[in-house]
Amino acid sequence: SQKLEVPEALTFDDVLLRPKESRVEPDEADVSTRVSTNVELTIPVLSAAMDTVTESELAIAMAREGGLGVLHRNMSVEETAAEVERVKRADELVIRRENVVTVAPDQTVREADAMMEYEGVSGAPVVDDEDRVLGIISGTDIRPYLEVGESDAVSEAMTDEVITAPEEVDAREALELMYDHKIERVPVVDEGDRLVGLVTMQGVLARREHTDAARDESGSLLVGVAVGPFEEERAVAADEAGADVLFIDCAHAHNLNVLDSAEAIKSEVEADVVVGNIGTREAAEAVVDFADGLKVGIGPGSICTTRVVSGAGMPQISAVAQVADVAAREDVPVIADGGIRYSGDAIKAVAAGADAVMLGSYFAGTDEAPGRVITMNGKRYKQYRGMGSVGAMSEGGGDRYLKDAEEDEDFVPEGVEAATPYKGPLSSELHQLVGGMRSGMGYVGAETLPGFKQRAEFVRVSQAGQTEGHPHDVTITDEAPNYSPE
Ligand code: RVP
Repeated sequence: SQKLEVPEALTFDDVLLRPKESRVEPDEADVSTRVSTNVELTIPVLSAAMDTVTESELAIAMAREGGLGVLHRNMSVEETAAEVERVKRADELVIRRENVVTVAPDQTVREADAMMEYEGVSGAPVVDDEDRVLGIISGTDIRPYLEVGESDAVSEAMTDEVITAPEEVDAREALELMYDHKIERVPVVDEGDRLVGLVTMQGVLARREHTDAARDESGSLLVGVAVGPFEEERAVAADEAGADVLFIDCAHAHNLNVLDSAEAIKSEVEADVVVGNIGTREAAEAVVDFADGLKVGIGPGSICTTRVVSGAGMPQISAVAQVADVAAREDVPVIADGGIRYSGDAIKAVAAGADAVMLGSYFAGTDEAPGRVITMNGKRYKQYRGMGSVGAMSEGGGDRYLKDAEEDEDFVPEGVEAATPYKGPLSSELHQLVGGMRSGMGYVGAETLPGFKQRAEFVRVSQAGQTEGHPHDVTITDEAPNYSPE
């Protein structure tokens, strides 16, 4: 029967990169890339839009390392906007007036403390009705040394010799002011002494530390946001809050209703719009004309049961290669999403045609991911769950896989809830991941990612070859930072 003349599809373990002549030292390889038409990154890595992976904390850490965090959407539209703003604000040199928390001189110290705690700041300029800076109030830490009580007015508790900076201040001048006067924050004022912004020590130091950070033109960190295929409101709110890339977040974007809606969203926002997930040439054809990026992955995720539950899917190397063929024609970037366990998988995805990779399980165990560390049998873990799992869907993310279930039992989940080993800071995980990708570039002899895509060739690996590639016939005694047995 013709039904049985089926094409083969391959995934990570089916292939290896063919080693080639090279003069490329991995350290010198350039891993910068493009994730969407207008957005460039210094490392080709994105964190998954999942509620156990990417909120503003991880997104900030990702962007500081040069990658992109994609905020999940298991939250209200207002929270999405607030999360975007947290990332955009994180490394600003001059925090703009509308984002500066200020207090009035006649408020009580108690009110000021409550507000500063709520806003997560440890001090605030005190301004009058005309926005002129009268003083600075610092956090509760130094309060015991001043003889003021909680019900006193802010004007009693503030330092009124304020050091201010002019609007043209640069990082070095701000730092000098702060060192000279032993202060943590400098209000920036216009000629009429009115507050136009604030420079903080924390902000200046954060910027200095991260020279390869992924930033927009104004120097703010880049951030991505997942929006449901029919969530126009979230898309517009995220866009207005300053999101750089919107990700239409759908398990099967080759659904024509989804595509109609995605195209409508694209016409309404300034941000780039990446559409996914897809896994075939035909789906790529349907999306490539209007999307700023294509995201690939039907069922490869570590917590994903789509292929088992629905019987549908596409092994990831073939999926990426098919989509990339179409995308290359139109010069639209491709993101390989899901199934990446090792750095070798990540660079194989690039060889298949991806411009960047997205990972969930790899980052879920880091400090910056949401959730706390749990201990089981003496080992440390963090929670990691599919957005199509019962737990995630019953908390609101349900429409990715199935709409409107009334009761938990009514969900037909396509994901599981799990625990993943605790890993420490994101920066070390990224260092291993990108370091391994660089090694791959060295073996293939390519200095840049576009060059690597051209030059890389696969060999097909047998089951025996795959076994040979992992440590074998030994008992591992010490954990390597980039390898743990499956
Ligand atoms: P992984 O890195 O293998 O953990 O995969 C992460 C990806 O899995 C996500 O970016 C998303 O595309 C997909 N995902 C998320 N939830 C689910 C599910 O519940 N099936 N799948």
